[in-house]
Amino acid sequence: MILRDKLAEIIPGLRKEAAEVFGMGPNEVINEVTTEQIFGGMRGIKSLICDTSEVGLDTGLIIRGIPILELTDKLPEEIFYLLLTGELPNDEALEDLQWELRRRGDVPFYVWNTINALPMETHPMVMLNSAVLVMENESFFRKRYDEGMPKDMLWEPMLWDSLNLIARIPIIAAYIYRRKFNKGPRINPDFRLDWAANYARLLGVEDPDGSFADLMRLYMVLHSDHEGGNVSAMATQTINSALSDVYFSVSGGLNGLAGPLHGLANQECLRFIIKLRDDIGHTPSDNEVRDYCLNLLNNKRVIAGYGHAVLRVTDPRFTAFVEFGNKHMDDDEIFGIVKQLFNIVPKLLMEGGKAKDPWPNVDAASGALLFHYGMTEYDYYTVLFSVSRVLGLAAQLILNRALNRPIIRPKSVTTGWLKKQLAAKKKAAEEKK
Ligand code: CMX
Repeated sequence: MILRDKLAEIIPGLRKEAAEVFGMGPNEVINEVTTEQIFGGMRGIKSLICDTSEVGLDTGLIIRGIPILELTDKLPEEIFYLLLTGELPNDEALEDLQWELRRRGDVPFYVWNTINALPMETHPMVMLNSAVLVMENESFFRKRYDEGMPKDMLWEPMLWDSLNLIARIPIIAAYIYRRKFNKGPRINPDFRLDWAANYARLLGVEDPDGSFADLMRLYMVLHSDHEGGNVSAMATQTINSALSDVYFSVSGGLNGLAGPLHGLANQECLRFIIKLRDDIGHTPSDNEVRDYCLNLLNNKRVIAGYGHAVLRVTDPRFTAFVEFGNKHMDDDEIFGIVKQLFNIVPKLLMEGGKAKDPWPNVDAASGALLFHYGMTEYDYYTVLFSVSRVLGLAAQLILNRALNRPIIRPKSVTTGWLKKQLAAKKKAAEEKK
């Protein structure tokens, strides 16, 4: 069933289920919040609902009940349908979604003007986020909201805005690559190709055997979603909860993705590997890699690509990228260093005893694969991540509107208030003794 109709069919059931779950215990305590969590970025507090995907600390990403490693042969369009509806599309639904994305791929002229007006030194993420934001002018959601569309129907213009954004973002992102890195004029889309293969074509990367297009499909699938509590997803949901449209929300969320502890880590990771190779001066031995990393840790530096705020195992997305690398570039020097680091860094981090997760995250491998295909401009890597993550962000937004989720408004407290609370608790405990 085509996406719009499928959503219209399942949304009443989702609303009923949400009301039933709420009714089962509106005042039940699900979580207690510790002082450590308040000081620690609200880490681990269960206070959001996100049904598109979940991230188990010992499983990694699971999309709608399916582990990500079982989805690596799917197209990103199929994943978008899955994120939204909980099912993979049949052939008719996939074709319809691809047709929707083709017919919506016309980028407004002022987007090109906006990008062209920015200085060449501008970071590609600023170019991308500016382009997303200026398209707000096109929002159906905002127009329908201003006209007074009832709240329970607003998911539909949210869907149309999302499809427009998903259709256009690879075309815009590819232009940013070509402009920023002097790759020549804009390439026209080939609408016979699937979404990710078209993106690969628009980037203009040499791809005689089609494996770069395969990498783009895989890349877009692996980065598409990572539940609701990470910086970009939560920022996007928070902005949208004020009924800001997709353009405002996604642009804001992607600004979070541009931070070095989140999406920008993939550029940092490759930069680190190249620097390691250059500092050592040749293809390094295992001992040289170990000494280099130890020296970084002793100087209180982080090893990019290792550790995670949630995961406590090797990120399965890293595993998927390594499998791709083994198949397509086993003798590549930089990919070889990725594998050396995997054999060495977790042990060092465990011995150091600080990092809660000593294992590689997705960023530890992705840059090396892009580098192999000549995409050496690592400033651009977070743009690729963003193009993919828009699938998950948009799916979360559409579902939030379908379920009429309220404005997000947690309570902050002052340090003085917290101090008083803790002192009172301490006194009460002492009096009890
Ligand atoms: N190298 C060295 N030290 C590390 C480390 C690493 N890769 N990962 C964590 N640590 C250290 C932390 O810096 C922290 O030290 P301090 O107590 O001195 O501040 C300590 O271990 C505890 O940190 P943690 O609780 O294990 O990790 P956080 O949840 O605070 O942070 C993350 C998680 C990802 C930011 C962190 O592991 C890190 O900086 N890794 C390197 C950057 C990176 O790869 N980021 C990609 C994240 C993936 C994504 O979100 O997209």
